Amino acid sequence: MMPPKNTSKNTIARRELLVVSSAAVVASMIAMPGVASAQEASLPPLPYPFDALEPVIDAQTMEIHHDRHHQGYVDKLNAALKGHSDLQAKPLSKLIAELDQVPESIRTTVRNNGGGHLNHTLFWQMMTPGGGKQNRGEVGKAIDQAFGSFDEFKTQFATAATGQFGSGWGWLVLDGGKMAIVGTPNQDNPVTMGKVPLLGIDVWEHAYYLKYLNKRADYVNAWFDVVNWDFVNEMYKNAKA
Ligand code: MN3
Repeated sequence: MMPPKNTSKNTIARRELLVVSSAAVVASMIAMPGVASAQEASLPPLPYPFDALEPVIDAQTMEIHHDRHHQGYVDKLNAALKGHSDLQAKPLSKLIAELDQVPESIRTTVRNNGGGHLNHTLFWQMMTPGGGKQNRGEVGKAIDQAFGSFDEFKTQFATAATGQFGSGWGWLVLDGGKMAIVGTPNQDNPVTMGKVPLLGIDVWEHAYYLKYLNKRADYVNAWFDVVNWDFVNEMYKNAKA
């Protein structure tokens, strides 16, 4: 699927990006695990074999998703940032948190492809074989407190992810230190809105269609079996630091 063209709808959404993210959010994102600077962005290796998340996510979907889709975001980001050494020097998370500082001529490209690179770099780490059985630790306690129970969190998260219209993501975020669930369209990352992502699910059709066809809700429900709670705890610790 191609990134969206610069429609008038995008112009409205872009205005929201001009809200300057708080310095605290940006600072916490710099230390985001596994996210390097945007300079000569490269495809991070998948931390497990393509078939490791079977039967939740099939090997062919993982291979196409990682080797083609994510590679595409990396290549287009590099092309857009060519000659912009100031932007290349920024950590990727900071670049996306400060989209308002990206020249308008490349902002939509950076938003879509830099966002795609950031989102997928996190997404591969947010999953691991059998992850759903891990102890949810500190972040689990905070989730229970914020939502009343883990089941209630799961229900709200799944509702947001399933209900995201068209391509996008469902997220658990820290918003001003409070846990919240948000959806983002296309490859937008919550950090652009001043929120720190803790856990995110890709609900673009390329993430699930081969196995689940149009049944996005089945994919979202099954996906909880591979959530890497150790990594979510790392994200949470970074965000709180
Ligand atoms: Mn994807």
